[in-house]
Amino acid sequence: DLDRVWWKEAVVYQVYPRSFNDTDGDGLGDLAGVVERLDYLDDLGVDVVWLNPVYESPGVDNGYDIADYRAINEQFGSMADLDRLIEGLHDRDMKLIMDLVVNHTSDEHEWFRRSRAGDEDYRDYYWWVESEDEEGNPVPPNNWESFFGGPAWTYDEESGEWYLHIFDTRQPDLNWENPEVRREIKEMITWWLDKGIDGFRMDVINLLSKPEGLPDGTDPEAIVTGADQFVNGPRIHEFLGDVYDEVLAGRDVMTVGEMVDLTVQEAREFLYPEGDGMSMAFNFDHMRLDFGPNGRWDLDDWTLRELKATMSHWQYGLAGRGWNSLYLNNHDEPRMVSRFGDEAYREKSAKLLATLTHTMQGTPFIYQGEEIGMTNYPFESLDEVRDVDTIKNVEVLREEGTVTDDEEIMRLVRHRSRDNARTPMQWTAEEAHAGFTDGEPWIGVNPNYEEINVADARENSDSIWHYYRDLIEMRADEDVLLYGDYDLLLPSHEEIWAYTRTLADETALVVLNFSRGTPRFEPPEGLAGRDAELLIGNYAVPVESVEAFALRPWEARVYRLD
Ligand code: TEU
Repeated sequence: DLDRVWWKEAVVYQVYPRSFNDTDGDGLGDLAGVVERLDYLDDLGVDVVWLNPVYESPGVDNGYDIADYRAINEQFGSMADLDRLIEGLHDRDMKLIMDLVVNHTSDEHEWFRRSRAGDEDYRDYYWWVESEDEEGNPVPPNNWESFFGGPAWTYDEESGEWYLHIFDTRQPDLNWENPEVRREIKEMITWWLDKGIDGFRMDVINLLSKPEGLPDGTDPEAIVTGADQFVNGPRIHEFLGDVYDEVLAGRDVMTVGEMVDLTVQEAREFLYPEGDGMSMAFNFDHMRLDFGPNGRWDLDDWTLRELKATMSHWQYGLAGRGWNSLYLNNHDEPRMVSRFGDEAYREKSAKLLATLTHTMQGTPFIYQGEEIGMTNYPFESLDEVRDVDTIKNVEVLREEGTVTDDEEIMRLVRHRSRDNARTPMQWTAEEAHAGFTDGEPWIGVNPNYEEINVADARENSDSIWHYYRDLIEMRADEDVLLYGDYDLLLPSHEEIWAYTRTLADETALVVLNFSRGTPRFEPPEGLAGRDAELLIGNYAVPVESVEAFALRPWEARVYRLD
């Protein structure tokens, strides 16, 4: 009695449209460019496309600053192009999920323009607070900080009040306490679902509810000051529960909530089947393992023991009580092969990481370019950086005197900047700009495109690209890999990550060597000696049974046991 659901069996491919494929030569990717590559995605075998924001927007945060929820940004094309995309996907039995960004809007949204101008009907759509010190000078209402650095409040001269923005000053936070805001958002969600999309990726969805009185943050360990107040605020489940009951219930949609600072226990309260109804969540626990004591802009080494413990904790914690999303990178994070793999063993380690995300329990998310092993960008100067988050945070590091050395700053950027993931998709070595555009790309193409590109990867049957295709096919065929229980083996081994998946009398065994060394795998009792066949691996190897063996550098093997 498996609880079979399509989104549990699906593989999702994330398209960052700005950097995917440009058809009109303006240097920015567009919707027609995604449509042009639908057969490419179909050939790879993915089931769902998650499209990053394409809505009307001034583009301060690459579309996460929405000026009109129901219009398409001209730079990406038109609503007719989006309709073609939906149709093209559905014709190929694929689905589309889009970003739902409702914690904040752009300051150019009609609601904010009116709110700022003092229109009574709209003033309370956002958070406006009057606040001054004893001398009557304006001071921020509390100590909350923006994720992009600096205070989460901006003073508006005109009205003499401050407005809240947990992200950029041009991304004012919506006031979910206001029932009109909730009504507008629910109508908008319905409008999109009626259009035929298949679900949403919900941006920073656990930040919607702010506590009464907007108290100061008190947790010095918080990801940003104030997060202990506005993460999972008091009415969050009421707000989301209402969206599910009134709008999403009865519709066969997939939702994935991006949630900052989420624990497994909290996740269950959001997720199907016990919580509000969300299909799955993106948590950040494994994205923090290489943060130093001073947070994200402080580099530290991650260890395999911690990575195993962290991801295994989610596997055990959601077993039967939720569903995991599986990702190692996206448009906000560095490239996974540069961060968790080894560029010196790029192909082997990219395949190993993919083996992991496709054989744990959960829905794998592939970020564009991952399937050819794209790497971080060799940034040499801040002029090459476009990302507001990187630029602002670097400013703060300099102002506060935390990091002032230019070389050190560039080292941070090369490891942390979101732009590492946002450089153009590398289609071919044969054309300028890797075939991404005929114009000037909005951000530099990684010079390694001559070696790392789709055309060559498809040509070579031993490539990362073909390995992804095999993994996707394998996962779809094996119930044990889809629904089997996860059990970690050798938890304290420093180089090997091994686990089993078990479903009734079926067992799969996964063995991954996260190192350049050749550690020996000793199968535990109960597995040793059992007949086995190799389902997939990144080295050629004959297998007949589960025996001890020395792994090769970055070797990955998946066995099915008889
Ligand atoms: O990201 C929210 C988020 O918390 C981070 O991943 C963020 O990019 C990082 O901490 C930088 O401070 C989401 C979107 O994915 C991101 O692209 C947007 O910039 C952000 O929300 C605001 O909408």
